[in-house]
Amino acid sequence: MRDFLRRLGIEDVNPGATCGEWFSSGEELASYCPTDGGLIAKVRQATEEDYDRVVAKSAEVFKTWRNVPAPARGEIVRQLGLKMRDHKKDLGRLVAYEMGKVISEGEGEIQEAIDIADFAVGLSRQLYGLTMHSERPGHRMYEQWHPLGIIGIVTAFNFPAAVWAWNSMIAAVCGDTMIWKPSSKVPLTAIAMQKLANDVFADNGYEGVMNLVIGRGSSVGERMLHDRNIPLISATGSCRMGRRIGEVVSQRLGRTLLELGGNNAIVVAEDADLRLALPAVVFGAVGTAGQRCTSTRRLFIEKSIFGSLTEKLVTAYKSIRIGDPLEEETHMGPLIDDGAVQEMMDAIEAAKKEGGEVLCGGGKVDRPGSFVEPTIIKAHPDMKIVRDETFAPILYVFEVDDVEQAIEMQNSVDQGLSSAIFTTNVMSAETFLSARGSDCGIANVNIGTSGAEIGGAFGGEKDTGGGREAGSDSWKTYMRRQTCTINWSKDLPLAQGVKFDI
Ligand code: UN1
Repeated sequence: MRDFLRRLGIEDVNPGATCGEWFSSGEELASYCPTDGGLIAKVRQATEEDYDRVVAKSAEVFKTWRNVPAPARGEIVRQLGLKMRDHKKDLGRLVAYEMGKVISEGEGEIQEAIDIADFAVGLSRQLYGLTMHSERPGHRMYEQWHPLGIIGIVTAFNFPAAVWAWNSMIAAVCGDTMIWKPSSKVPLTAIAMQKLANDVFADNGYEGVMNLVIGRGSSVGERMLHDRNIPLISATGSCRMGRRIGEVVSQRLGRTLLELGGNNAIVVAEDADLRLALPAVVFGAVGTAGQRCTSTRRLFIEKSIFGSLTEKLVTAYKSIRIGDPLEEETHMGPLIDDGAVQEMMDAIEAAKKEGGEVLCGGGKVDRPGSFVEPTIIKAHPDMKIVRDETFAPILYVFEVDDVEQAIEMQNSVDQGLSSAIFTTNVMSAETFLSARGSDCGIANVNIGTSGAEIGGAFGGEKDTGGGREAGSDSWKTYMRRQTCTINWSKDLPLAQGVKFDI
């Protein structure tokens, strides 16, 4: 048994639901390690009745929590940030063990959770509304932000801790309670994070603010989507999943915050500093084994440097150390499971059929676990497969005439999450960032597509769903806005000059 599992208290069969106390009465769910296929531990899933119990408690706690001053709510989030700092190493290992990303990225993910906790603490003394001038004499007009209610948080396997933290830390300072439904592929990381939250909230006398339900999408997931007690569903996952969520939640006129698929591209101009571009492309495409929403999937290279850059990339790919993500020197761990391996192999086959040329990689790695070779495919714009997000380390490279053409090709897909250009030419950089430039939610210059900081709003356009999480003013989605007009005069003038004398 790995020590960190024992220290985190999750080595047995764990209940999958909590609203302060832990319980669950559904079927068992096993969590397997993608590195060797071995069983890590088991979770007893929540049933729909268990879900209802969590909702009832969340609704009750909301009545108290919404009245707690925001800075006092922030103080509790501050304590949770400290708790995550104390356990950063163990949590980082758990993420690496259960999800398969390398240890440095596992720890980075916990750091991202800590960062957003800190951000939320500062925010708890802000949550600003505007004041505006009334057209009527003796009137004051302003807007204020109130807690929204119970937030449903749906997260994917690839960021099993940080994306929950983006939502939960912000929602908590906003005065909401919440129910987290994590991916069934990474239940133990969810339980470990939730345990820390439970301890901190119990110590402060507010059990039931942050809650967890691990269960099937087809039962508790669907119940949550249809549940009118949940005014906001914030979800990260595939475009297909997002469409289902959008359809159900908008039917009941609920709010959604969707962060869905990406098909992120890097443009490398002929004047780029390749000492920056090369490692950025490799990290973007190979990091997390290509399983980030922000992973680099397409590369547009200006023709004068196409040959030399692809050659350098192939050489760099050959030096990638594939192996146990818990070992410090590993660059790339396994994919999440064998299903993901099959999807990657299918995509490579489809690319070959469409005339794609495999420049390196292309196969599975012959060892236990879900390991694959990072793959580069020389592609052309007519290929259909390059329009899909395959959650795997496949990089499609394209030769382009100029930056304008690269931007056009970059924008020609359905997804719109992250994008980047490498250039030393200010005109190319500004074109990329202009209104006729990248159409994505994230646009970087001389930085890769992945690894965004929490301070900015995170999300994308088009089929990526349009939602924004984490920093900037994303908090507004987790609150309801109220416009207030106060008449402190002795008259009752009507707006727009309307007369109604009685
Ligand atoms: C995701 O893959 O859903 O920008 C989140 C990044 C990370 C978050 C990715 N900070 O790559």
